[in-house]
Amino acid sequence: MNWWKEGVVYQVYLKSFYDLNGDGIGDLKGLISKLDYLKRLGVDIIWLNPIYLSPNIDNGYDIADYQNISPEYGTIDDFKILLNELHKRDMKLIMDLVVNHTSDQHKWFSERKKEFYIWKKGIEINGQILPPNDWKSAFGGSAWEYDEIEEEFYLHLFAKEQPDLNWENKEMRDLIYKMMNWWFEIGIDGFRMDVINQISKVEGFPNGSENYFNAPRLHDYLKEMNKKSLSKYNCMTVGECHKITPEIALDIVHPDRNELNMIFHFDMLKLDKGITRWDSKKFELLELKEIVRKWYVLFEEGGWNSNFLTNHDIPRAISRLGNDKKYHKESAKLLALLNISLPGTPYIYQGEEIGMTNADFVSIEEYRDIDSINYYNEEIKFQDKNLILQKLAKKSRDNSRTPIQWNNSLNAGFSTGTPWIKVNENYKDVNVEKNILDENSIINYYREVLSYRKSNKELIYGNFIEFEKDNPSLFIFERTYKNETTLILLNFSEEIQELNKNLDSYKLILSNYNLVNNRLMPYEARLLKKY
Ligand code: TEU
Ligand code: CA
Repeated sequence: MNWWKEGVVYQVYLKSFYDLNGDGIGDLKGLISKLDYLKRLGVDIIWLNPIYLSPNIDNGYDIADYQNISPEYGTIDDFKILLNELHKRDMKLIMDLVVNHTSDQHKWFSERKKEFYIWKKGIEINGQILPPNDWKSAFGGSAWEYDEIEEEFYLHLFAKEQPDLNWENKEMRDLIYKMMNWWFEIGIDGFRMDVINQISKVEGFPNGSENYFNAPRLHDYLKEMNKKSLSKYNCMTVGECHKITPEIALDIVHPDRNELNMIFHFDMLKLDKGITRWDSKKFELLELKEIVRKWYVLFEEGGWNSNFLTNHDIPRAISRLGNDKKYHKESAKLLALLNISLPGTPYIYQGEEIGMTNADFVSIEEYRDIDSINYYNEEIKFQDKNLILQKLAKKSRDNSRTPIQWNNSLNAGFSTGTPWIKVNENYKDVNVEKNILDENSIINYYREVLSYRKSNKELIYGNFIEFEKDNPSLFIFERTYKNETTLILLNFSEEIQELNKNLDSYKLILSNYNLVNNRLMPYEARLLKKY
């Protein structure tokens, strides 16, 4: 049995999860105190965003020491207690592996182990020194930073404080595998791998962003990593892959190739993306259905899907794809059923289980994310301030990073101190305690769907058959495995929709409405079992 196929992942952005010591920052002890809550929800695997020592330029994705826990989160002993407590509950833990880059505070960089990074001479034109090529940092500006002492540039595909590692260097690679094995020996169960399809760069560093995604040596590195580390453990791996192609994705996850178990593709970012990633467009269900179909068909050749609707980089799913006001409960439940019943392993992002919404920040001072702040500082030179703030309110990564709303007390019960980022003002309405007390709550719907998935294996191993493929409002599909069939009915529109399917041979298991007939109400989400 592959535990990572049957399990459901819950992503913990520790900084915003639960602050036990009152310094305003979520911590390991806080997480430990909430494990029974997570167990009761019905999730099996925790993915922890980076908790390593870090100057926090990019909230922990800039790692200064891979083998140390950041003091604001706790100690390595706290971490071992967390692991032990999880394993006692028959749960697993995967860590974030960030090895495309380190922090500039990492000793490899500060002690100038130049061969571990990517240093290049600039191009001299009329006495001016220009960067080696046109590559751009994901957070704005050139991906090259000039160093006065070295008289060279180093590459950083993210912030300038996040220099890219040189994967051509074998000594560096071996140290990474050794570090991974060190974590496995402590007892972790796997890794989510940050921007893993960017670790290889096209030889000669030619212009064009296509040259730092999916570059040729990626598969060599993953195979080597598998051989020297992953294959020695019963572990789970999922690689974060922006701009991935189906061919390369299949090569990464095909079981015969011994690379990774799963990838995250980001096709669903297109659903509400306008001209640039800061602009929006209306979400069309037909596009979502096409994406689901494409990846289902692809991985039938070998491989396994991963399903998620948001994460710490993406605004809240309900605010993007549902209606976080008029149909708050209904659309949160619909998205829950979608995410958990599609083929693949579901990933739930913290707070989704209570329908947490976008942050609704109104001033730049409320933002913490480097990507958002850089965008603001750059655009303010050309655009109207309110327009920029409107874009940030829809697209900023901070939308999904506000503290978990535990109850209706001060700071939503997240912290007795001052939270590092503002709590969403809707916490009196949207919080865990209220959800638990209300039988018809979003969290109870999650619990029911998750427990159904555990005991009805067709939701895990079943095929995927669609009905009314061209219907722009309804997503209807069946999953069958060993003569057991589950039918899913989802109305993505805000209008009542007629149902053309005869339901005589099905038994209703779960719905997000009380009245159930041959029409689907706005955002109605029904789960039925075939007799
Ligand atoms: O994200 C990779 C990435 O490309 C996105 O962050 C993207 O650039 C961003 O969402 C802008 O829209 C991973 C991590 O998930 C992210 O938190 C880190 O900032 C980034 O890598 C660098 O490590
Ligand atoms: Ca704390």
